[in-house]
Amino acid sequence: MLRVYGHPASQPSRSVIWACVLNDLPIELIEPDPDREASVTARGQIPVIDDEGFVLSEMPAILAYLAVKHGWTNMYPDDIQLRARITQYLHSHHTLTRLATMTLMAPHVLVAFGGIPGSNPLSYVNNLCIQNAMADDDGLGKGQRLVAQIVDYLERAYLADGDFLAGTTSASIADLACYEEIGQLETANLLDLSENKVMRAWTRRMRDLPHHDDVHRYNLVLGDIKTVPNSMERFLGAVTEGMAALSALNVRMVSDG
Ligand SMILES: N[C@@H](CCC(=O)N[C@@H](CS)C(=O)NCC(=O)O)C(=O)O
Repeated sequence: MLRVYGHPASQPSRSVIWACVLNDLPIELIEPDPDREASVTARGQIPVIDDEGFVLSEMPAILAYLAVKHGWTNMYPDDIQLRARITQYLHSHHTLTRLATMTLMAPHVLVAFGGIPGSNPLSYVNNLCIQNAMADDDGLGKGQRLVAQIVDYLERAYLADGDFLAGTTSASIADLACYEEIGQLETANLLDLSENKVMRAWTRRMRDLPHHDDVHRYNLVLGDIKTVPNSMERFLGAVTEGMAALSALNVRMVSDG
């Protein structure tokens, strides 16, 4: 069975998990132990997959690999221009939409940890963004203004002509990746999309996809972390419920090692 090293609190992990659930691909979900030298994620990031010994990291690479291997043409069409548009979005994702997490979501989640727990070379830029936001008295305002620009850009560059980002008629792997960054902010009360009707309609379309609430149980239980600052107890409670919701799907929880 496909092994996915990931976590319900991790945006790129959720997009991989959701893609597998949507396509009825059973998985084992492993919460990695980053200090365990033998772990495939030692000193690295999640998500990572282990497909019968083939180990792959980076969410866009994982989603494209799984889509091609399992013929998920609804999410990753054979049409080369649609596929190129999906790839275009996924290349921009890391330095565009991903900043929604680094400037708004993570700083508000990590108050419960008192800072950033650990680092590695892959997380250097991310951690700079998070640290800046946490140290800034106007961190919330600056994060919200940046995300407003990101949303505006996504609306103009990707959602002007269709219901989904890359011109597909149903959600593609680009939509899954993007939603994990934007959708979480609405649930956390960190983003108000009332002025962004196009983006708001898209997040509603994404929420209507099957198994949304189970895959996002962590976010739904965590709730508003703007008005009521996060705490470790609350974070752990949301993780426990998030994992329980995933266990009720075709996701088997396995320990690392
Ligand atoms: N570019 C990576 C980003 C992965 C990422 O940021 N993972 C985070 C969790 S959401 C992580 O592993 N953080 C721990 C660390 O960097 O040490 C991808 O798209 O998969």
